[in-house]
Amino acid sequence: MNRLKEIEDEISRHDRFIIGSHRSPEADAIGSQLGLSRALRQRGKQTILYNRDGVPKNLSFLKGSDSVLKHDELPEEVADVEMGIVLDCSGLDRLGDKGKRLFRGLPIINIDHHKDNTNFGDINYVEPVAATTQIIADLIQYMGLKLDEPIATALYSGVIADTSSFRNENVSANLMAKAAELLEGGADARSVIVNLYEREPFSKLKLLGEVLSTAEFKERIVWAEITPEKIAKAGATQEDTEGIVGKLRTTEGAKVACLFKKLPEDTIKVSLRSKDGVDVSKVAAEFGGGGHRVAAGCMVDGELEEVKEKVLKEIKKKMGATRSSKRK
Ligand SMILES: [Mn+2]
Repeated sequence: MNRLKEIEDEISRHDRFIIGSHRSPEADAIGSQLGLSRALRQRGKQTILYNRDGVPKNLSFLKGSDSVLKHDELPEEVADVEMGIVLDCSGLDRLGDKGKRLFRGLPIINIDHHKDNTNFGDINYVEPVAATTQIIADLIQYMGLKLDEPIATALYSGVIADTSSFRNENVSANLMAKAAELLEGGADARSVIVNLYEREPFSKLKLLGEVLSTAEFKERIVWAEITPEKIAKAGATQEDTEGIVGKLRTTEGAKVACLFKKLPEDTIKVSLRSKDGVDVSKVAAEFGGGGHRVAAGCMVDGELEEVKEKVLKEIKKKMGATRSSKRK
């Protein structure tokens, strides 16, 4: 059976829904929640939005973002909820402990685009498209609901975030057509870009400067380190460390980018990014971490210099393996 129909049928049988997405949410998670919720309300459905960590500051411009509740903000009525809808979330665990308990007792519709989704729902719609909001846009259209400006902007945010503004491998003609529909629906494209990419605190820029000034680039690996001293010198916060490894990856000729962040108690957080075929999740796995082929990470105990040496050695080994497997 057409799965969109299956979802529509299930939705029409119920009135009260709780819609959740993964902890530490970004635009695809929050955009999916807000877009679907607002659309279902057109049908007179009641929706409660749940996210363990609430809405990050840069997404507070999305209309309805203040309706996303953390666990201790949930109202009494949550007991009357009939069905859970989980979005952009590869496993129930990613809702967070309390969220998992909250949803486990309910029939669940699971809508996601992560390849490793565990199909934990009673209905599972898992398609490896670029963004979950792309699937929500399809569903809204299928159900004959109206794409208004707030819905279109929320969904467009997910598309922009999960394609890095149409720069990733996941960009397709289909996606562009969907993005065009969202713009026709009134999505405020400029405000999405401003809020997602042009609201960096100045301290973040200063930290980026500190970190890049000591970056190194050898044998197609580019790496840098973040120490508490650099963070203090820039007047930066932990949040300001986001995105630096992505900047390293832009280096021409680099195959792997690696960022070493020194945490208290001699633990180093290692973030890895790749382009041109090296699977960095395999490097991370050697140290008990994980992730995707092009973005992965791990925590390694030890002194900074010693950890750097071990991880760089492993990267070189995996780069060598990629080369020889290509030769075959
Ligand atoms: Mn996503």
